[in-house]
Amino acid sequence: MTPSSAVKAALSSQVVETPSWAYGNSGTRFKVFAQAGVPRTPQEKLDDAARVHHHTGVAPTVALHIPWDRVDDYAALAAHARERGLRLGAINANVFQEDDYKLGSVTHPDAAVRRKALAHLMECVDIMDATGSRDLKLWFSDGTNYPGQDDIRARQDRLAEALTAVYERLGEEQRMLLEYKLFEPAFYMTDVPDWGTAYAHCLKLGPKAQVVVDTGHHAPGTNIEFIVATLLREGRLGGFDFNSRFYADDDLMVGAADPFQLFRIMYEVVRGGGFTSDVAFMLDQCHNIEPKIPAIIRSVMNVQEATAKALLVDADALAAAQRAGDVLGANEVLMDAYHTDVRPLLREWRQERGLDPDPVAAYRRSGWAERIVAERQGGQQAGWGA
Ligand code: LRH
Ligand code: MN
Ligand code: MN
Repeated sequence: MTPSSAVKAALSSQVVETPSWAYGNSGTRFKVFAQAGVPRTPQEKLDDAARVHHHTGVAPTVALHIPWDRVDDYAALAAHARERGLRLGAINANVFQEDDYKLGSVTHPDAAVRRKALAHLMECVDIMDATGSRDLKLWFSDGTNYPGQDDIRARQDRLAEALTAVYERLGEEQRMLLEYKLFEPAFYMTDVPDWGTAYAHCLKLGPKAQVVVDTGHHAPGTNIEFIVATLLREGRLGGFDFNSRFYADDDLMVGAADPFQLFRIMYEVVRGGGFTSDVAFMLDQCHNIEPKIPAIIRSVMNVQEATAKALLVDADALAAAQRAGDVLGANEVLMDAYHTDVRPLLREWRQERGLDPDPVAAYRRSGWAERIVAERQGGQQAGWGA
């Protein structure tokens, strides 16, 4: 098995990005359950994110969602982050919450609505310029509910037109990450439903266009690690929106529903060299019924545990078994790593970096939860729900 010193060294290079919206109140379309002490402003979301980074040591970046995190001065928001040891991460565009977008945004049949959506995407790149963010994350709710409602091919043309305009606006160091989702809110046909569609658009656009894999956006039983392996082979895996699902886009804590799947995904990331490249490890979750900050800390730790296990896989032994056609032996090498209890190794890794070995317990002792309940009244909703 890979020596633990090598695993620890690799873990030190990992960054897990937390989403601003995970800190705010959220719920389902049935009910938003407000929690005491949640942030009232984007700045307060960053204050909470700083606690997550303080206890885990691997979460120094925070994704924003525009307009949920709209402020007058984005450079000042970036400074607020910097003062807390953070950086602003991906800018998530939002062209799905206005009446104008009922029939779509960039694929809408009306050119005026398409222009409005494109203007928002361009504004998001302006924001990236101000915050120093590298990635623009694009998810389109666009699609149709009924066969014949709109022309599938024309909608692809409109999508390509908008993506091209955004691509041309990107700076040298900036990227666009195109996110796909099987269905919802459109139920008959979604304009970017799968990795193949996203990949086809990215391929035409150029290397700064990359696919993002949200682990909750697939049909049940989909082999997500195959998609990861394929996109990495093609140099088009821009990153992840990590979360867990049981049924659809559940947005539960990553590694909670299926830690084995997360391990398999992280193994393909390690195998494909993605761990050392520009693959962004982002969370995209909502904590509707559990306390948010400890849940985010736990999620970051779940990613780290799966990563540690993936790094432990004995690559030489696995390759030898595969070459020999040793089906059971090869499987055993992989399962050996998966069954390893990496918690002692991670506790050591934290202690070596001056962190508490138990981040959740350290957070609970810190008094932050009591402080925000006392100080913050009328917390901000994450951006959707009731
Ligand atoms: C869409 C999605 C996308 C959005 C986020 C809030 O379901 O995964 O990434 O930006 O949720
Ligand atoms: Mn997502
Ligand atoms: Mn989603």
